Amino acid sequence: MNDTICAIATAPGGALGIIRISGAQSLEILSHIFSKNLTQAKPNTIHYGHIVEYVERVAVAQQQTTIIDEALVSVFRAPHSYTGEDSVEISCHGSRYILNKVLELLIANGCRMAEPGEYTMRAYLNGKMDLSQAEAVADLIAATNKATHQTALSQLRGGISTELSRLREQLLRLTSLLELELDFSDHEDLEFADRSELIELAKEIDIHVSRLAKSFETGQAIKQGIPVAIVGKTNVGKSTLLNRLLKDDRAIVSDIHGTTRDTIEDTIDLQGITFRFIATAGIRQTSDQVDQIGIERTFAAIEKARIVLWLIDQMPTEAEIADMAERSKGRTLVVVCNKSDLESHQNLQISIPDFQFVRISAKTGIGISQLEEVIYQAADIPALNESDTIVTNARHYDALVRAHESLQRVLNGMTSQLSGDLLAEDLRLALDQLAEITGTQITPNEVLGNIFKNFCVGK
Ligand SMILES: Nc1nc2c(ncn2[C@@H]2O[C@H](COP(=O)(O)OP(=O)(O)OP(=O)(O)O)[C@@H](O)[C@H]2O)c(=O)[nH]1
Ligand SMILES: [Mg+2]
Repeated sequence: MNDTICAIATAPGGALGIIRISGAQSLEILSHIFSKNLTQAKPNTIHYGHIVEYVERVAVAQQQTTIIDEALVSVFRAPHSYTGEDSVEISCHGSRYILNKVLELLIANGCRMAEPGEYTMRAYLNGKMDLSQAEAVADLIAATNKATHQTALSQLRGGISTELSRLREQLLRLTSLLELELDFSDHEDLEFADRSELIELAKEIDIHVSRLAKSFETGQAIKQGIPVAIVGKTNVGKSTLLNRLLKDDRAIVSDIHGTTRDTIEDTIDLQGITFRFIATAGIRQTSDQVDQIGIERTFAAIEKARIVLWLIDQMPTEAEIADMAERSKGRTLVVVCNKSDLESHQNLQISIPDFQFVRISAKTGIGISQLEEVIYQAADIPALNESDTIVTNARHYDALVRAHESLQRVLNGMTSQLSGDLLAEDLRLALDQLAEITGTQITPNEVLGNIFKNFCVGK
């Protein structure tokens, strides 16, 4: 923590590159390699100058300087910086040679290379942000679409932290009410909060904790793409539809039944949300072993999907409808009638009342934008409602699940009239488990190391 650290903060290959320095010696070390002395520089100022290397020429007893690059240097003073320490950002040209040379000079003058995530870890340790916010920084950098960007940003701004501190307050109130009951239980004339009221309070907290834990499923979907399975009989046009949605010639299309034998998947963004489309092997009766494995994979894809597109090109039988309805239980099933460009298919009577229905032609593109809209609606992502907190982090999810279990034990204990001191332990556990998420409780170094090691160097 006392070292002054440095790292390249930008990706290689750009026109400009930024090197970050943080720690008490930042300005002193910088001044050794800069054409101006900035040890007394004011906070939040930018300075133009040259990065220079001083070479001692013993023979002529003079110092010679080599200019490495022109640079702009931004100065931040503790505690008003990202890390909370004195910090410097050097903007110079993005060449690998220059950037490495600057790093080399900084290290020669007393800096140490930063570990992955060390800037953010320092920000956390210096109280600039809590742990869940620090983790959101990594998510923000990794965000690939509007939804992941939005959830990361909301977490960075303290979305989950605010919600958790409210829950912790309620839990503390519950604990103190129970303790009150305990301390004065000899005084028969004193009235305590009704147990049923306490149970209500505990239930309310637990519902909230469970809702947060549950949002993880959505959080995962947002991060990894919402899985959409494209299923149906052979030759109905599943591969053609996949290619159409991806706007890419991804899967082989042919009029031979059973062309696709394995699952093929790829992602696209629709209105800022990533969807993962999985085209599957056609469902048919077959004695071919490989085909059978393919069809088993189709059923597995349905199980993992959130949305199932059932592609048909003729009216399915009652038995087929019942079978597909059963297999896709718990998912949104959309019946998609393909090949509507063909005259013979235009007047095809299809009526499957229980499910959404879209008529398309994967070949010509008819109805595709309507299908995309149906898919987007079916995803039903509450994250786009800004006020909702979505848990996207597995560590948070794990802590929430454990807090929920502790609260369940508290609730069970309350209903079976367990005394306050026996409930207190599980209450304390729940409090600690929630505190783990924001790191308000002392977090062991090992856990911290695990969190920050996944960051990039320079953040
Ligand atoms: N006219 C017309 N033909 C289509 C349409 N969609 C697909 N086809 C044709 O139907 C045949 C089968 O298409 P595929 O996309 O390979 O069908 P599939 O469902 O992936 O078939 P399997 O992989 O064998 O299960 C090909 O000859 C496609 O050109 C469409 O919208 N209209
Ligand atoms: Mg296919």
